[in-house]
Amino acid sequence: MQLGLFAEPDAGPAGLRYADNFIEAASEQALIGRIAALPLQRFQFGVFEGHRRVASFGYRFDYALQRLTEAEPIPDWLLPIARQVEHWAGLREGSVRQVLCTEYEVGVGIGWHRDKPHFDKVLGLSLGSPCKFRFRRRSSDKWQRHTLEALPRSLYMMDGEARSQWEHSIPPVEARRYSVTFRTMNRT
Ligand SMILES: O=C(O)CCC(=O)C(=O)O
Repeated sequence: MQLGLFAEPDAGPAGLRYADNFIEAASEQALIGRIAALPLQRFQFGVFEGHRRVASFGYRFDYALQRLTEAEPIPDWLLPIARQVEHWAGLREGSVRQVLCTEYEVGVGIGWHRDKPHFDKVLGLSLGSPCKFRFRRRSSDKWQRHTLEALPRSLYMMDGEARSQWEHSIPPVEARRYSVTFRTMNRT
């Protein structure tokens, strides 16, 4: 095929970056052990409760108060990986100020959403099992769609249009999945 004549068939949202094998299998197992040992709580949004279980560090978004509140500091065992994520993304050390650990049991996913505007860049490490990380954006009367197959030990970053214009969701997972989401702040 002659390069340059045709647009990529499905290049995906601008601002989406992805890397396979961001961490080694031994680190993945160690992280899963740490996350599974956390006092994970069902995700709370106002009066509703999600099926995924989470622990927030640095900040958490309080849906009842509709604002960010302070959470436990990012624990020492997460700091090396946060630094590795910042380095990969070309971010200044310490830019990651919020970390969310999530457990998805079999059959649990996450609905369509964009992350809160309080956060800027969003990076996610997948652990334990693959998922279909879906994107959609309204384009006149149709949805533009893209699916990223996020493998265990991979990292994605949502920046630019992927972050501000596209929504994302994960359909119910087929095997238990964990993720660690790293977020920088829009306003300090
Ligand atoms: O589990 C993931 O990788 C995505 C999590 C997510 O979209 C969120 O917590 O807002």
